[in-house]
Amino acid sequence: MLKFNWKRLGIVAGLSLSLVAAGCGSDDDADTNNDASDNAGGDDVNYSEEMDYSITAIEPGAGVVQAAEDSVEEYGNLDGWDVQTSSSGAMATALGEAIDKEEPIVVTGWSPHWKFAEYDLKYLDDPKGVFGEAETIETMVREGLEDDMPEAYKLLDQFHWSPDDLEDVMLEISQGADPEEAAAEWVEENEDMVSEWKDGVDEVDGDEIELVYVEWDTEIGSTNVVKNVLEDLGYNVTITPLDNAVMWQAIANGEADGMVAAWLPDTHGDLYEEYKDDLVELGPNLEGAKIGLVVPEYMDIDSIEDLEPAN
Ligand code: PBE
Repeated sequence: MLKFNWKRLGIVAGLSLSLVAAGCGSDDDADTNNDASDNAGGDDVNYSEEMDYSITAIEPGAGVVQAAEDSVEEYGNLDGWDVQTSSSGAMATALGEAIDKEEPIVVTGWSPHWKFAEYDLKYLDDPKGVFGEAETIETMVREGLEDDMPEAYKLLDQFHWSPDDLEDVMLEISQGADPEEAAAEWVEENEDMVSEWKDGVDEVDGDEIELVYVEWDTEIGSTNVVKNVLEDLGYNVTITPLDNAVMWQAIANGEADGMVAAWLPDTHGDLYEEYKDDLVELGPNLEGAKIGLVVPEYMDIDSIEDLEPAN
């Protein structure tokens, strides 16, 4: 299904305007061009000052926010920086607005994520390794699920896909599709993979199951896809958005049945240590995830160490 994409239109329109300007040769004095890269090196205004020494973050409780706070502690050059929490949606909006104006911005980013398909972005190098290496996203269920709901257990155990698959679903949602519809469409278009997940899983008759997740773009996509497949098997599925720590707790104390949103080993490492003895691990559902500080490609810096202290 093709949804109209206002954001992309905005960028294309912005781009063609500047091409027109360049083509007319109206830009005689080279310096009227307010390209953010003019500020590289920080002679007059530096990026860091323009950004108000602020990292645009997401929900408090996200592992990537904690890692950003750790990076401020660990990198001397981030002295005096702020990690501004908000929501994943607000972060994406701020990123889009900065890119429209070609202004500098540093966000707490992660992959897979539609923003890499939508914009030219890069991770800043992290020589101190604060954001960890490649991660897996894992599936966790409550104790007893295998006995109570063997079919759902088996489906959740066999659920496995790639970053590209998840990014397809996320991109549709970011372009305005309803998450349930985007999930249904992906499931319809990927019958072969979905039938592997359902291999040997019998249908049920309206049994109730509850999955928990956090409203991060990745988890909205994956949780809706799993919901769709469970419904197709005859389950009555509730998906409940929670804060990160509460999501882990709900599985550990058996209030919810499962989640497909555990980022390991680092991003949710603390929560995993806290709850691992009280839940059942079904292993990775996706390999090749990553978190870090992300900036637009047009910014002329490559490393966290290129940012400048506030004081
Ligand atoms: N995220 C997306 C989460 C995990 C999934 C990277 C925003 C986090 O930082 O906890």
